[in-house]
Amino acid sequence: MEKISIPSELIRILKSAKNVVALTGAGVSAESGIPTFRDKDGLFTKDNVEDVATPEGFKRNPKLVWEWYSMRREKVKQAHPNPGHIALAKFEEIFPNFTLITQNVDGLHQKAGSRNVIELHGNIMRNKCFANSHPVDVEKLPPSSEIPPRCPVCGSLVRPDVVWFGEFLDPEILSAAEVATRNADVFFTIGTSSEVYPAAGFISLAKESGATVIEINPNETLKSYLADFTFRYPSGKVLPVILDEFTRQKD
Ligand code: BV8
Repeated sequence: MEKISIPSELIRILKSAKNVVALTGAGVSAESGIPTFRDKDGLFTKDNVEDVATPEGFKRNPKLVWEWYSMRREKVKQAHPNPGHIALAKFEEIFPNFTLITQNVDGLHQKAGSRNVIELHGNIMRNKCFANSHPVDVEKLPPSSEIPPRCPVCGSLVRPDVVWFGEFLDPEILSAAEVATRNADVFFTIGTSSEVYPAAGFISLAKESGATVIEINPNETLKSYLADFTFRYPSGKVLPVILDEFTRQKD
């Protein structure tokens, strides 16, 4: 891989930044062996979104959806944070105020040590019931051959605690992400195709709010035109270099 150089102008901007925000997507976990959704061998190229990531799909075939998420959970359990996750966890130490907004449901940012994480789309390791969103710890359920299992409180089917298409995001989570984005001096958008809303809208909001926008993605995205700095490399390669350059250069 060619040597990645960080413009000194970007380091200067980062040195004077107070509020830094990073929005991440599936690409940041690709180097941990977790498939993305829309890349050539992505999850949505094999299964239709409507069938596996909507409430209608779950109602039509709950077993299919439960098993699709079980397959993904297995990959998450075997995955480890990569150097990109680890660098982002260190961003919390080098910037006065750092907020990580993730579309990912794999929990790898937290595993890498990030504490201030806003999970826009929920978390694949958590479950709840379909009818009343009662939290359900499936490990504690009595053995049952029924797939998916049923809620011990109300008897409705258990589903992953993630936000599906057509479902509203938690309003408090949404507003926390919006406030952080409006206040950002610097906004990183990392490993996302910028296709899904409201997440992709934060990139435009950051720009409108006067932030310096940095895109880290080997490919162009729908929001690349907003970027002030662009790194067409894997995030696991770029983020450690940015961290090293930042800490190497004296204030
Ligand atoms: C909602 C479930 C109100 C969890 C997911 C406005 C305009 C248009 C449409 C809408 C809109 N507002 C709402 C909508 C509808 C819809 C939407 O956005 N549709 C799009 C697709 C057109 N949004 C919703 O329904 C949202 N709800 O707004 O409620 C409402 C209700 C009804 C009607 C209207 C409004 C809910 C959105 C959440 C959906 N749930 N997943 C799960 O199972 O994971 S979203 C799904 O896509 C994933 O969660 C994922 O997080 C998300 C985004 O995908 P990416 O992370 O970007 O991944 P992708 O594969 O696309 O791209 C990977 C990128 O990584 C690529 O660019 C690649 O180049 C790059 N990459 C690869 N390797 C690397 C890398 N980058 C760096 N390093 C590498 N090594």
